[in-house]
Amino acid sequence: MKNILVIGAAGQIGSELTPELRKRYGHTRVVAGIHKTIPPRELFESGPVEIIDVTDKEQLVPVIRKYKIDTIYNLAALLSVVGEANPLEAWRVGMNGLLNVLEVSREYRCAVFTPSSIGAFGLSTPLDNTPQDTIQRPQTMYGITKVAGELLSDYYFKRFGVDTRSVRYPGIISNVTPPGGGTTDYAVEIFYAAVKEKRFTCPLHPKTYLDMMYMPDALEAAVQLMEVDPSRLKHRNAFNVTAMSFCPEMIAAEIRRHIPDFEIHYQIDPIKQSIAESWPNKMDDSCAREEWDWDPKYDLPKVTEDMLRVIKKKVKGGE
Ligand code: AKB
Repeated sequence: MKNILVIGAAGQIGSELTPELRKRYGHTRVVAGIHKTIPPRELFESGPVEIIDVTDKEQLVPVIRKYKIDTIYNLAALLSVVGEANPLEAWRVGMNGLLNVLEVSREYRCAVFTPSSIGAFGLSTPLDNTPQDTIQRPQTMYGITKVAGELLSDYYFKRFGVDTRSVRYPGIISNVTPPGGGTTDYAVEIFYAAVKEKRFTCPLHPKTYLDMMYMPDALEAAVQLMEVDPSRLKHRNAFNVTAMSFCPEMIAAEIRRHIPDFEIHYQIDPIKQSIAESWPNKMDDSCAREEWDWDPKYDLPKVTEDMLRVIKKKVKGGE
């Protein structure tokens, strides 16, 4: 039986991954590691919670010992746009944090999942059907930490036998906790704006394609990869995974099928636009499909239907 620590449990992914892991592995066996962000109340009510600053190794060790942790989901990171506003902090949290997690995992024999991102690619990468193994020269500090994190995680596996595994997440669309400061956030914000105001001002060009994924598929990817028989894995850090690729005018057209008078306007944010243009339009995720049966369930029409349904309910309920 696994004993799991989720670091960054109050963030966009953590606030949904933690309850999912508790459902699968038992509520008392999954510790929510939180830092500055206040988590949803359910996280406190459904299992153990510990305050952990991942950049301080001394805060990690007692938690690992107390709960006999054997698996860590390390989600602490600054996303691409906030990372550009504060590159040193992005490095400190992304790299010092990861090094601490890998070091304690070496000592206490923990398996480690640390998400990478489409941000690990750059303009010199082939941006259509981006291969699993290709050029990785990102232009953001976020991307630099992700590439370095992939290499460091592979190093700890090969050198010390730490069971490290990871995926390169695309933009994650979700409706529990908002993403904090990424380039792909528009694909979440557009749904809230559509329901509340029937109009959205988009920071990206109408034809900027990016890979995306709905949260249920993102959770499945993490758990499925951590569960797979390691003898099947030719790669580890990190697998390309995608569920759909679209541009702002496509998502707007899909929303209009449900809200016919929805309007989209464009006010391009030069920082977000230049980051988005350096990321893949569409990744090739065939290695994930072959090595651990990756098979996402949600495409753009399904995500749109579900997001609008959930957000309408939230707005009606006064959230
Ligand atoms: C971001 O936009 O920074 C993130 C990501 C794709 O890693 N959502």
